[in-house]
Amino acid sequence: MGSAIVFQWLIPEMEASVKLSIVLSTQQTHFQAATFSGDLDGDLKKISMLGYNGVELAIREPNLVDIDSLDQMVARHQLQVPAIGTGQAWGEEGLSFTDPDASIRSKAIQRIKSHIPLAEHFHAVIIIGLIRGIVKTNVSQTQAMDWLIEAIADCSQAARSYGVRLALEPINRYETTLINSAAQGMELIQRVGADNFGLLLDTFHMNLEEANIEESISHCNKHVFHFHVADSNRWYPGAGHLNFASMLNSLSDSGYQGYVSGEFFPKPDFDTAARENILYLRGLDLKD
Ligand code: LER
Ligand code: MN
Repeated sequence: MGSAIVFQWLIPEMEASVKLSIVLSTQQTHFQAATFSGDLDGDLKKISMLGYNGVELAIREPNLVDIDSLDQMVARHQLQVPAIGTGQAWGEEGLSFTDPDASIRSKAIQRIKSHIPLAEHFHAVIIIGLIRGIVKTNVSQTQAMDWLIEAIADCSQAARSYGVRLALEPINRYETTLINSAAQGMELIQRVGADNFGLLLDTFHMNLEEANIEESISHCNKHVFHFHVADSNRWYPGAGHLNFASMLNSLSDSGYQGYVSGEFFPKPDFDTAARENILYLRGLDLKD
């Protein structure tokens, strides 16, 4: 309580042009960089008091979410919901766009489509993370890419009339064998050819895959629909060796006006990580 009062007083003094959010899960999850404490309302209150503008919600099954209650909860804490994470459908249920079993691919597509009402309501981007899957045994890379493109084109078309955008996240090679780099993401965008389909860039993955992070951000330019921050060790920014001022300046040079969303380990604990992230990012010398 004491620390929340101190930070409410400190943070308005700092640079506040970049909109900041942080990832919270609406249910228990194996994914360690999305916090679920069992007290969503309490966590929303905390991040709002720290000065965050939004919350990115990781939701496994949108049909279990009561949109009105969620809306009231985030509105009570004056937060926006810039993006919805969907990776738990892969992590907890094994759904993927590239599974050799057609019924699993179809369930994955239906699951992403079922996020559209929630995304429309909150003007949130739907994240295509690990639900894209991996190239499974006895499946060629070409076949997996064809399934991936088909699924994304289908979901993008369904989302388009609701004004909803989808963002695929290039994810490092240790987590998936499909779309690791920004360049591969850009190639996928060309092949899908839907204007409501773009990329989510994540500094943790970029540090592992990109030769030059700033150049890759510039290359993706207006196709960046959402942005995740974590330091090199996946702790909060400032706890590792990445240059956030330089990366965020490249992002704003590209005309990005979306959220910078913290997706990092809740270490040493969630409250400390959430506080250190916003203090560090708000203290950076960024271009306007
Ligand atoms: C999700 O945003 C992410 O970055 C992945 O590492 C999930 O495993
Ligand atoms: Mn991420």
